[in-house]
Amino acid sequence: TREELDEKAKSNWKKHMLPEKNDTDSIEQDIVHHTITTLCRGVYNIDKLAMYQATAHSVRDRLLEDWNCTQEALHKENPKRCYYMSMEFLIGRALDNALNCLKVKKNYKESVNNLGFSLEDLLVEEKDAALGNGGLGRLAACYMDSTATLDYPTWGYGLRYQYGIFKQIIKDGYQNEMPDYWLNFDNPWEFPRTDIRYEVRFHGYVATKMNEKGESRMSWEGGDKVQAMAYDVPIPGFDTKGCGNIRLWSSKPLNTFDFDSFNAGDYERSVSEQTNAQNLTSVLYPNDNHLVGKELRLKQEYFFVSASLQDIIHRFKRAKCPWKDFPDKVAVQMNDTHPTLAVPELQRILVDVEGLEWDDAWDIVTRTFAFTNHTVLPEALECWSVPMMEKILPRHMQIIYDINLFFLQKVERDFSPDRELLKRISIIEETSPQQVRMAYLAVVGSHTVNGVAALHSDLIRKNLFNDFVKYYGPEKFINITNGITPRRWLYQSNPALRDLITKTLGSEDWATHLDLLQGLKKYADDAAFQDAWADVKLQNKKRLADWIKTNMNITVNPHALFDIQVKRIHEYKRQFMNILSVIYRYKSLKKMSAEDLEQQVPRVVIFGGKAAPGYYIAKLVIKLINSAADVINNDVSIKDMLKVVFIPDYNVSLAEIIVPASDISQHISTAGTEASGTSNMKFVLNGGLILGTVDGANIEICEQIGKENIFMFGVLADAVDDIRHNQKYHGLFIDASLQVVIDAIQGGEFGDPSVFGPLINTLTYGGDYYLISTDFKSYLQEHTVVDDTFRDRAVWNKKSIMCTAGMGFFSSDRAVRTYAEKIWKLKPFKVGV
Ligand code: GL9
Repeated sequence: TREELDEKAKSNWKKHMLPEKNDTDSIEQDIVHHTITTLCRGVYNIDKLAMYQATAHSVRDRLLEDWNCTQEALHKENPKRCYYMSMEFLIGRALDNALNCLKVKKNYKESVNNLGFSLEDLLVEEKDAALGNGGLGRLAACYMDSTATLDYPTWGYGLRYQYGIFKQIIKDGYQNEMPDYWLNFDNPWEFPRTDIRYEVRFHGYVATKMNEKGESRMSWEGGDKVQAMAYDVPIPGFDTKGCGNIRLWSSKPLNTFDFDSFNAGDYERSVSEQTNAQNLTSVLYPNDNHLVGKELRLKQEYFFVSASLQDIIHRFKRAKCPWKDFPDKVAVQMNDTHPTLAVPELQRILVDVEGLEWDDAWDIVTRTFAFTNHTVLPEALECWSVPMMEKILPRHMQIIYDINLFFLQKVERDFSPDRELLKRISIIEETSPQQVRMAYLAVVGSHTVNGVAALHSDLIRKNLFNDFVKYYGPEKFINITNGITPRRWLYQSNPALRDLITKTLGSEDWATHLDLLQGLKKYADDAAFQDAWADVKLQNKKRLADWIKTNMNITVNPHALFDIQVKRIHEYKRQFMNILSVIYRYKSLKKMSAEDLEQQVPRVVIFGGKAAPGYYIAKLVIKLINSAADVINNDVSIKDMLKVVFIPDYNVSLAEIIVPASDISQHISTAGTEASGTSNMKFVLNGGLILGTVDGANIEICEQIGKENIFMFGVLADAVDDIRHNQKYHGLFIDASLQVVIDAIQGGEFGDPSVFGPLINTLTYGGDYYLISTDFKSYLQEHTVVDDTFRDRAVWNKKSIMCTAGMGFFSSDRAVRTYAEKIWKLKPFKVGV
């Protein structure tokens, strides 16, 4: 290590550790240098992809400089750190973000130009890092951006999947899935750490052993081992020397060999063990808000947790602090229940390996972990069968039983001996086979539990965790409303609006102090400002219209109202209700006289989103949207008053083009089902209005921007149970307007109606669980209000300005600061000023 080097060697090091220069000439030199040495190419065979790679490498050099400074300073000072454990990080592209953070974009643009390319062309060569499903993974990425920007000493831990979320292809209107082998080309944004490897065990048995102190301890032995190797993804902070990190684990075979099979002449088998090990981190499970319960997934979760904790403990031990100080040096945030095995794993290490007493160990564990819940949907709550866990993680299963036993004994002694309560609150569910309720394990193992929006946090206190709130008291259960990074979601993705805001407010401080957007309010009535504002929106709509024309060959009118719903396709998000209303609009347009038709507000309805490959009903919704689009877009009689577009393969990079282009975006989940939502925040930040239900973060957005600037409809969350109950016993009420639409579909207007039978049945025979029939009428009414409001452009522009101006609260900087202060007890750690 550095400490062992003599003074002369150290000064030699210092002499050569010069910062990279950012003048255009030096940048050009670096790019050319990387072209030759990293890519082994030259002026005779350079192309866009290679040029992107060389450029990316030169930017990476600059990041790594900051990365090293930050890690060195952290190593020396050893402040408390936070680890954000997440099975998903939906990062998207890195180059543009890095250029903005380092404040070198202007010079890079010029340098790339001087070398015969355009920076804009290079940016789109980059593949998205799509190691996540949707909101949950994107939230983790936004939080890493904010912890880096605010200089909080925080690392993300995750898995390096070789296949990210699948590519969606639309064929005959149906979703098809293609693997996303994103690491086909070299990835300049990850740094392989061939020296950082840990062993992870599965299966095996539990034995009793003497430890060094002569005490009897349990020991997990035998079984199979795989190796976890680290890949570091540097996360630049905006305008700071500090650089964050996400450490992703990749499974590798241990370099041991099955000599028994080898000697028995079964070479193939001894090799296949190795491939099995590698397969562990191959693929991200493509489910959103839905548990599949596959053995490989459980293995992924343990692999992730085990490697991360070994790494954290290794770092902790370097400082030689006593174990009881662990929670003063380490905070771990569990992003949903996916990392919950970290609780029994840390307990196991402390008791079995380090020889601590159970209670001392448990005290350390529960002062270290905190847990974020992201959903109330029962089908999304992780439960693992006890037999499966016993097989794969025999020692952990014992520890979970013990955690549960001691917990239930305490509840019984200190709180209530009620058998029903004890059964309800138990970590083990007494089904056949028994199940481990991971959310309960996470609650019991954490000091703080948070929901992700005010309504959601209320609901989990009232329902899912009600018994725990009564037992522990309410302080353990808090709310931290989600946030989004204004750097990616405005500064980077909407340059025209960024420049207008910066010019108007006189500086770009708003990018790190989003509350400053309030300053726009005083221009909301200013006609010239409104015009400039509307012009930006039009530019962004043209950018999207061009994309649609180029990629889908559909012509849309940029002056029409752009009405957008992009998110995972899920019944609770009710894309079905949206397309039903579009069909209603279409039928109404068709009935109009030519004169009336002229008077309508033209609309472009845009959908996007992936359905989980096994989610049959969600996939039928995609088919219905595309079938309806086919008919509507080709019906000349409605004079382009309505267009429907399903944008395939919605991802972070597409969102960066789509979000700035909305007039209206829809967030129309059944009240009480969407924990928070974060795309709602992105759209409003970019001056798009919301058409939404009284659900998730819509409610707080409404409070912040004012109810006159948002279109809300539908029943409230606390009415939902009663309505469902009534529907069950008294049947549905299908409104005439909804019936018109059902009849049209069943009458074959959008192709073979038998295709859509199962979808329609979710309404009529399925009891309409998501209350589409209940909300449909008020939904249509609110659409009319939207149209009428859009006619008066001054009114609309003012609302749009007020939307952006009121969004300060939804910066992920605010969210992360709250986590740091209330949960992690973490202070910023500034390097190299
Ligand atoms: C989710 C919720 O459904 C969203 O409402 C919430 O905004 C995000 C982030 O807190 O978390 N929970 C969840 O399982 N997903 C969410 O988006 N789905 C995935 O992305 C996997």
